[in-house]
Amino acid sequence: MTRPLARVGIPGVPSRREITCPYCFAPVAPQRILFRCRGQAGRRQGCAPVLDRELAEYTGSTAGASLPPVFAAPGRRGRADCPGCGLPTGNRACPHCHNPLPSAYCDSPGRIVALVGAKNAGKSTYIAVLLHELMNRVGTELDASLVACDDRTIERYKRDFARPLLEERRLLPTTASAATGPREPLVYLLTRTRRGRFSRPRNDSLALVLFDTAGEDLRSREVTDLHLRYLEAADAIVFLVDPLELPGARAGVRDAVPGPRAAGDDPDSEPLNVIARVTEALRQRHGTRPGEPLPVPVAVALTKIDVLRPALLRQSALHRSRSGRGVLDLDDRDAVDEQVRALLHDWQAGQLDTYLGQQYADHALFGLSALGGVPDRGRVGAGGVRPYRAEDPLLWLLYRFGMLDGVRPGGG
Ligand SMILES: Nc1nc2c(ncn2[C@@H]2O[C@H](COP(=O)(O)OP(=O)(O)OP(=O)(O)O)[C@@H](O)[C@H]2O)c(=O)[nH]1
Ligand SMILES: [Mg+2]
Ligand SMILES: [Zn+2]
Ligand SMILES: [Zn+2]
Repeated sequence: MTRPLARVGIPGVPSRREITCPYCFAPVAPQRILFRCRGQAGRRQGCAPVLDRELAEYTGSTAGASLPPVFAAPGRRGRADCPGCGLPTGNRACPHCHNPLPSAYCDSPGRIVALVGAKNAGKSTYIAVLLHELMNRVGTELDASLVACDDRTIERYKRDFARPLLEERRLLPTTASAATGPREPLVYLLTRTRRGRFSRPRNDSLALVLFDTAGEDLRSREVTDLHLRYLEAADAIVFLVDPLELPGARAGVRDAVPGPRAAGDDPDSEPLNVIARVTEALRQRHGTRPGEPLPVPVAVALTKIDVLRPALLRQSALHRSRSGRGVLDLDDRDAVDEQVRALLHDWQAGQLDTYLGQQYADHALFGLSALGGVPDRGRVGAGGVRPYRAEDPLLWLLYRFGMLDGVRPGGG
């Protein structure tokens, strides 16, 4: 997949950046983005809904695919008049899959954050909790809103993530392989208002595209087509690692915690092999030479750190809570990075850190717990879901994307 030529920049010619569709991950030139008629509502006499075949093909169902028609219009203005009814519309759609492209996304093409990890690493649980945190506590702290870009995202988040885990407190089932049915990403727009002391408030947007990959699908080299495009399109990676799968970590784990259940001795599911396959996909797109580090920032997070013995955490940076007030505390960031690096080396998983250092220009290490406690017989622990440092990787990425300031409270 080629990246926008416009990045090269021809003097005097306005740059036309291609955007990546957050649904089908195809590159789209701005002038090819379609418009969708706003249709009929109240006294508005727009076009009647018709079956949108492209959209139905994408979702794998005709339900919800009857919509007012799409049409092409010249130029890259944000609005166009519908040729059917003559009414103006600002609704835009991908020319390939016909999913909605929010205007804030077209104007400041979003960053696609890919979430990956081996089977049972904690990806689905993390998605459920991270989104909830962003919609509530962390969103308030950052002065940020998180808005779903389409109705299917709202529905699926409720049905597959929030309701079972957060309301009914049941653990989420293993994510089914994409081979068994169509899978769709959850697409959100995160918009942050920044108020400079001397400047007017400014909104920055980031498309958060979370694709709940089945760990099983990252096992083999035959990753599905959509997966591959997703990984290739990623502007940042969050890589989740279950400490219980690291051979040396057992000694640091509370006695009550059962042994690893998923990977066992399947080398394809080892964290290093999973990240290596993702790295291969990224190299395809960036066309980098083998020795050259990839520019995509990678956040590597140990999940489930609630399973570690309290003694291991007591003295540590991981144990402290983040002193967050809408900024990234860089001292804290360094301390956590150091600590997780030390843990990885203690646990004979130093290879992982070394590999990431060789392959990526920028990687950072995190430790988090989505649940905040060890689950029991298929259910969340007695205290409910109490996430711990779950937002850290995202805060770091926002910082890397220039959407969050970094501070050193200790000076320096
Ligand atoms: N102690 C603890 N266990 C967790 C936590 N998050 C997830 N788990 C456990 O890990 C299991 C797997 O979590 P999932 O989120 O389903 O993992 P996944 O990466 O989506 O797995 P696949 O869908 O199979 O790829 C859960 O059923 C829990 O038992 C956590 O924060 N703490
Ligand atoms: Mg899952
Ligand atoms: Zn598309
Ligand atoms: Zn119309």
